[in-house]
Amino acid sequence: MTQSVQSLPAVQTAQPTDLTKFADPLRIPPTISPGPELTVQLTSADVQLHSELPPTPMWTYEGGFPGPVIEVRRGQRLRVAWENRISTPYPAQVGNLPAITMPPAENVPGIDPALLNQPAAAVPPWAVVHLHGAVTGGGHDGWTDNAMLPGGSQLSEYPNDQQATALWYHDHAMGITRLNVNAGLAGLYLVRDDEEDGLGLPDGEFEVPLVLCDRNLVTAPDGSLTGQLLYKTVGPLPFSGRYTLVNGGIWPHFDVRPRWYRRSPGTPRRRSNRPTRAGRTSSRSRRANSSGSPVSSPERRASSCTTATCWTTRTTA
Ligand SMILES: [Cu+2]
Repeated sequence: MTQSVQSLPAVQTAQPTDLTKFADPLRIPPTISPGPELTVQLTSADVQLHSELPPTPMWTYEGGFPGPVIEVRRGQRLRVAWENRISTPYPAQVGNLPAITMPPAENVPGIDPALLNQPAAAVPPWAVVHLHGAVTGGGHDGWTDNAMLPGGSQLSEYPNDQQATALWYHDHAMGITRLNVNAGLAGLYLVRDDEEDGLGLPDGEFEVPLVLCDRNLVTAPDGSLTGQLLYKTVGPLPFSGRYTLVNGGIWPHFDVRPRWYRRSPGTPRRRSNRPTRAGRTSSRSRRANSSGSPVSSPERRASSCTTATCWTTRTTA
C-alpha cells in the first residue's frame, strides 16, 4: 500500500457507452407511517436505475430501491415482521482485481470474466435486517448470525425512544453484508419528536429524503451497459463505483422552487456502506457535488437544510 501513484500500472480508461447525466427526475421513495405493527417483505425486483439502461435485477425491501421510508414518532413502539420472499439468485456479478491501478480500475464498468468470484456470486438470499443507530434490545437488533433464508421471517420490536433522527435499515448478514446491501437491501427510517416539530424546519414536499450511494455495472462484449450490478473491488480495498445514485436513480435531477429545503439523507455510503446525515450545505459538500461524487460525513446528527442551489437541482418558478 506504499506504492506511489506514479509507479502504478496504467489501465484502459476508455468508457463504454455511458449514461446521460441529469436526464431522469429524482424519485422519492414512498413513506410508511405504520401503526404498532408492520410487515415488510424482502423481494426480488427489476429496478430502473436510469432511463437509458435495461431494468436492473435487485434484492429489495418491498420492491423498491431504496426501500420505503419508515416514519415513526418518538416513543411509538413498533413491531416489524421482516419477511424474506427473495426468489432469485444473487443479482450482481462479483469480482476482485489483483492490483491497484491509476486511474482506479474498480471505477470502470465491466470486468474480465476471468476475475469473477463465482462463489461470492452464488451466495444464497440469506438476510437479516439491522436498524442502524436504533436504541433497541439485543434480541431485536438484527445480529449478523440471525439471518433468514427465503420463507423465513425476522420479528423485531423497536421502542423508538430516542431523539428525532434519520436512521437506515439494511441487511446485516454475517460475511455478506456488503453484497446484500449492494444488491439493494437498504432504506431510510425517520424518528420524529416534539422538539424537532418545534424547530419549524421545511416539511412536506420541502423535506426530501435522499439516499446516496454508488454502484458499478456489467458490460456486454460490445461495451454497452447491461444494467446488471457489478461489485468490483481491488484487493482488500472498499467498493467504489462509477455511477452515483440518489434514491436509486443514476445522476438524477430535481426540480425545486427558490426556497429552503430540508434533506433527510441516509445511505449505503459508497465506500463503507455506512449512513450519512448531511449538515448545512458547506463548501466541502458543494465541492463534492461539483465533482459528481456526493460524499457526506457518516452519521452526523445535525439538522440538514439547504437552499436550492445544488447542482442536482433545477430551479423552477
Ligand atoms: Cu449499519
